Amino acid sequence: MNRAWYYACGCHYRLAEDSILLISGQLVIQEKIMANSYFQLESNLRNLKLSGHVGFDSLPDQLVNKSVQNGFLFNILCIGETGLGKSTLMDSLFNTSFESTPSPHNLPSVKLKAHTYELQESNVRLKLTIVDTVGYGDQINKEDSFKAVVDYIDAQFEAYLQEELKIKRSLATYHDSRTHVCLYFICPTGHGLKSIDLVCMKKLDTKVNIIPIIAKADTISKTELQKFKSKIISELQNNGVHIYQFPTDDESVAEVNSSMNAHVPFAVVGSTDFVRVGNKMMRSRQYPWGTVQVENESHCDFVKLREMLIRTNMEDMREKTHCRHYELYRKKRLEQMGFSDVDSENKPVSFQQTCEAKRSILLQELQQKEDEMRQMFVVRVKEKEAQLKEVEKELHVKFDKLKKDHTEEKKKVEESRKKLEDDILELNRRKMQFAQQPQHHTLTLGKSKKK
Ligand SMILES: Nc1nc2c(ncn2[C@@H]2O[C@H](COP(=O)(O)OP(=O)(O)OP(=O)(O)O)[C@@H](O)[C@H]2O)c(=O)[nH]1
Ligand SMILES: [Mg+2]
Repeated sequence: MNRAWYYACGCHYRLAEDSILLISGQLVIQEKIMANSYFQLESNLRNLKLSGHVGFDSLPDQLVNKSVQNGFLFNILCIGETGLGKSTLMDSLFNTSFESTPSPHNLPSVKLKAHTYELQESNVRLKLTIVDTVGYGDQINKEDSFKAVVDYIDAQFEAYLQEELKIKRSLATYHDSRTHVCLYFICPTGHGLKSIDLVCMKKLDTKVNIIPIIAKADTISKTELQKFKSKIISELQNNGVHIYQFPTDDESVAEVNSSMNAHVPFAVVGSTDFVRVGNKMMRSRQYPWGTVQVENESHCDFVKLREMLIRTNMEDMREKTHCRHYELYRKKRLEQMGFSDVDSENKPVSFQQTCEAKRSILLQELQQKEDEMRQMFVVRVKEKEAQLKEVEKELHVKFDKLKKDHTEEKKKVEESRKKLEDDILELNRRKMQFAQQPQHHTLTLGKSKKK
């Protein structure tokens, strides 16, 4: 039974978990023996022959039926400069029209836009999400162009992790938005990769399956194309960028996949127009000098890309996303949260032990923080008290001074009052004296003045 078959079932089928192993067509039953009070498993594999038909040979059909019932899910991220033909290629790949609108060229930063579609082929339903990098490469400073993409991919991983960590999980109905493949559109310059391409792919190669493709390959000549492809591959290798390799460990697809690995980066052409060739309408691009047929393998690698992306390796990409890229993210995040499989002495620790250890560390930290805060509070209170005392002292001094000034002022006022009273007495005395003097003296003075 090959792995592609399991993939076709759309399940992460864990053979070991079921304790039933199919090894080279032989049935092996793994016996589980519980030792002492531990759940320790001791393996004792024995080959047994069945005396008649039991029925578990229908397991593959059960899986296929279940998967078809549930439907499939695939998420594609298209990274490429504005107008490189991303939307046209998506329309061509899925032979439909996603009715996307052209992006503006003047955005201050890169934005990621996701659109989800329900597609159906025969009785197989596919929930397809296409994520577009709007404004990628349009900014003068392209240094941070990759950041929005990295953040988007991480955000999808984080959302899945949070769902997984919930007590009541709904993973069966959860819309898994983790990116399964990144189609990186390379500008058909013929001169190799731009630095933005290398930096972005390097940042993403541990997070997502990258398939680099040469966009608008009809604008580049046949001989130039081969040189361009070799240049791109050597630049990727020299910069340690790991692109997605079509798997060769499954014998049913090993040959085709290894030959296709040699064709990467695929040089693709997309079109929304159809031209009649013989009695068939073919997706093509018409030029004054001839017609480029999108699905003609001697014109471009479109068919190779479609075969590899959709028909042969879609499930492998989903599996690698879950088992490699998400696993890496999850491991990093859980370590950040303080979880580990081994303790400081490299001895295995259970989740519960880690939780308890973490809890006691947190309690200790809390206690320490509380003590520190208490001490700080006492110090602050003492400081405040000292400050208040100082202020009180100053106020006392001020009060004494004011009191002294007031007494002096009062004394002065008293003296002035007394002096005033004396003056009034003196005035009254003089007034009386004046009134007792004879009146003519005044008249005489008046007459003499007239003279
Ligand atoms: N020569 C050539 N032109 C193409 C190809 N694919 C698309 N185009 C043309 O390029 C233009 C932009 O195509 P789109 O598919 O809108 O490009 P895009 O990358 O989605 O653009 P934005 O979403 O605006 O960033 C259109 O005029 C297409 O007809 C191709 O393979 N070769
Ligand atoms: Mg577009």
